[in-house]
Amino acid sequence: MFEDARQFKEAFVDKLQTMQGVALEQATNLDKYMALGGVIRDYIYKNWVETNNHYRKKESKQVYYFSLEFLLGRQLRSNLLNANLSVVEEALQELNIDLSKVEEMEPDAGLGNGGLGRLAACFLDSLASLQLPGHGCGIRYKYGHFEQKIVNGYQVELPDNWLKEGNVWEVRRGDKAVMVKFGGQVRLEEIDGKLVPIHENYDPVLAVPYDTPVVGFKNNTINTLRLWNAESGIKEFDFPSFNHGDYMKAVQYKYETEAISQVLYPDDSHQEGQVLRLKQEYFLVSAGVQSILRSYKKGNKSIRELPEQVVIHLNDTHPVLAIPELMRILMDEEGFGWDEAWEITQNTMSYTNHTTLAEALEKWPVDIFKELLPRIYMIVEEINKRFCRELWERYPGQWDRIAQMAIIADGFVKMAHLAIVGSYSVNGVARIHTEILKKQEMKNFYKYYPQKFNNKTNGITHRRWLLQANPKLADLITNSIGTSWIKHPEDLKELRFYAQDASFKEELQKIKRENKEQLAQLIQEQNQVQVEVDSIFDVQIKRLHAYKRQLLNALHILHLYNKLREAPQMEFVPRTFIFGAKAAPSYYHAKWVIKLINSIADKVNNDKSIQGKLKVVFLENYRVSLAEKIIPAADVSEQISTASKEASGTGNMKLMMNGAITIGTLDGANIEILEQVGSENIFTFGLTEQQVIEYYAHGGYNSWEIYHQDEQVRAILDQLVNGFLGDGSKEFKTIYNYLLHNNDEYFVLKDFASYANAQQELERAYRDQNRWREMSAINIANSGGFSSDRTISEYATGIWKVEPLEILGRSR
Ligand code: 26W
Repeated sequence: MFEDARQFKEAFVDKLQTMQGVALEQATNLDKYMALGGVIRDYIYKNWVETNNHYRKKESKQVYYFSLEFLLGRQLRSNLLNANLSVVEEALQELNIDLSKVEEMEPDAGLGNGGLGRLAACFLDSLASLQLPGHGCGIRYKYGHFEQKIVNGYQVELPDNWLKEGNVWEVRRGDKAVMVKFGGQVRLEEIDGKLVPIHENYDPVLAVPYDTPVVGFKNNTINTLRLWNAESGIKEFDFPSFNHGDYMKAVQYKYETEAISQVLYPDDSHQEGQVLRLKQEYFLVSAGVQSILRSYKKGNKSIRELPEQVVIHLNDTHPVLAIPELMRILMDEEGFGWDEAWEITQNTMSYTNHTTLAEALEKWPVDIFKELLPRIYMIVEEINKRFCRELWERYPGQWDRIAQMAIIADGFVKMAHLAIVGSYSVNGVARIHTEILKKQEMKNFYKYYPQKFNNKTNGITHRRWLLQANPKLADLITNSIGTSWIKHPEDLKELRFYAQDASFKEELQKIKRENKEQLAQLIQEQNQVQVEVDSIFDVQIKRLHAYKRQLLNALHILHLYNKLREAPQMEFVPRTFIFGAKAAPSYYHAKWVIKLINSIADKVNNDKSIQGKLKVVFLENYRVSLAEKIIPAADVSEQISTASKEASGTGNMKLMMNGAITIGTLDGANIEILEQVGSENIFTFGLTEQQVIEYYAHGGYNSWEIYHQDEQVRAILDQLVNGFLGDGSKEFKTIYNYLLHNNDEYFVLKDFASYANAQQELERAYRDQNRWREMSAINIANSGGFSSDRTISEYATGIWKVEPLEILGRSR
């Protein structure tokens, strides 16, 4: 198939007709996108069949990555790249079709909030690219993460109807649907001397899988992402029988059932306690576990061997009900006794923690839980009872400790405790994060189960984030050190010799400039702001959250602006500050920070007196496809969270890999970046994790003191409330109060001076362009270790115990 461009052109023109019903001459970009997707899909599907057959035949151990979020972004370009279809670009050129325009027709699959969801997507890419049998299991939300508009500086949310034109990559598997039960009552009946739970009057929900192929990089492996859709299963002819023809009730039932997979919760790091969310969580795991067991039972292995054949990985606590769900199936449907079922379950589940923020730790009120999931609750209660008994034996009389560790306590089910108790592995996502888990948040559990705890520092797929997003840089790298880095990203190390090579650095600079030109054009189109291509492109892109401290960045911009206004002729390297961030719709503080950034942008961008030396740009609707355009153009990467708060961060890795220099706190993976590049090639500042924890524990910080002592800080804060920034004064007053009257929970003012210093140092370094390019090259050279290929290899050998399996392709 597709030996050459001609063959591909034929297939493409044919697809335009059979799928879209148009001739090439009449085809719109959307038609072209659909047909191109269709041709590529057909091509990929062949190896998909092959891969699945092979997995079945070999009975190899399979990993299932359970996640409420998969933030895939667009798939056309990465499928083209991974499926090795380079003839396509050539063929499209011959047809006079601009691939970049066609590509813009694809909506981002935005089925995730941020870091956790994007990590899941990078992991799928690495699993397939390393030929590991690993699949995703999630929800097919009809509406993904909301679309953000900025209106008068404020965030406005619109629904993201990403499926409206259909989805070329997926296939519905109606025959593989399973039933999930909610509500009702459970009674125990004695049958043959055994107590058997009978679940009655429940509401059945039909879970229908939609499968998407996950293409490995040039290796024939095609894994599966299975996303579940909630349906009522009521057929049109069921309506009359619905309780004496209660038509309205039947319609309502259909509506309520479908609501389960209607929308992604747009909150990261804050759990809301809504029943619908709990329904989503159980819906996913029940459907997922049932379908795994169903296909497992078609093979020859006994269920006792499940842990040798299957791993279910829990992406944070959101899918943690997989633990009691597997227990339920093993006991109620497969006839196992408790002890054996528990051993199988514990040895099948592994769990990753992604945050230590208290407000993000999931806990569900017992009464809601019990009513929605009566059988699952009984099982969780029993797990808790047995666990507490075990604790009692180990720590006799230590009531406090046992109460702290219990799974059910104070009227809540604590999901993290269930996760730790019910799985064989617990990992953090960067070294410092794992250490904090061990010595703080999960201290008691670490003492009890030291062998379960381990670290797996996050990573990103260098295929999407370098090869695909920054093709010019990728070419330069290949021209310098050869192609081995593409399969073995640690080989990027070879580039360190080029950090001294004048012509390499010149090329590097040229490429960065071209990427900046492209971004400048996008900024012009989207924001009508003209930015100086030769200014420093200083980028902060991530969810808007107080702990990530976009506010620190914004206040510092105001500070620079004040200095420039005072002395417009001072020595100053022009700077463009670029932001992208969505705030959770009910997170007011975060929304006011967006307004603040936009107000500062208005003021600064329109002040002629500073001669365009400072520009501020807030790009709306930050998402994967926008990140792919911003990151290759960044000079500076802002990673300025309050130390101890950012579990890892992954944007930091993407920016580094594209040659941006980090300015950051000693938090999350920044610390490991620092170790890789050396302190001369990164700018660090601010309180350390120990200092922050010390302040939280013993007090000693008063933000007013800084206000009174630091004239510059005082000037900025006063500008928030004296009308300097135009409208928005109510919102800015709230920010002012948050910093001063609420004592600045995340130490923005405390770290301000140190941040401003680091920024000055950074500016000084940038003035020496030769040195800057060297730093940039050193960052790229040391980024290979942050490829998710490294992370996934560590999961594979350290946690999952799975091995690569070669697939011999059918398509060539
Ligand atoms: C229940 C509400 C909720 C939703 C999402 C609570 C918590 C979350 C996530 C755990 C938040 C998240 O995305 N965490 C991020 O995970 C990334 C991948 O490991 C890390 O790089 C980020 O530092 C971490 O904030």
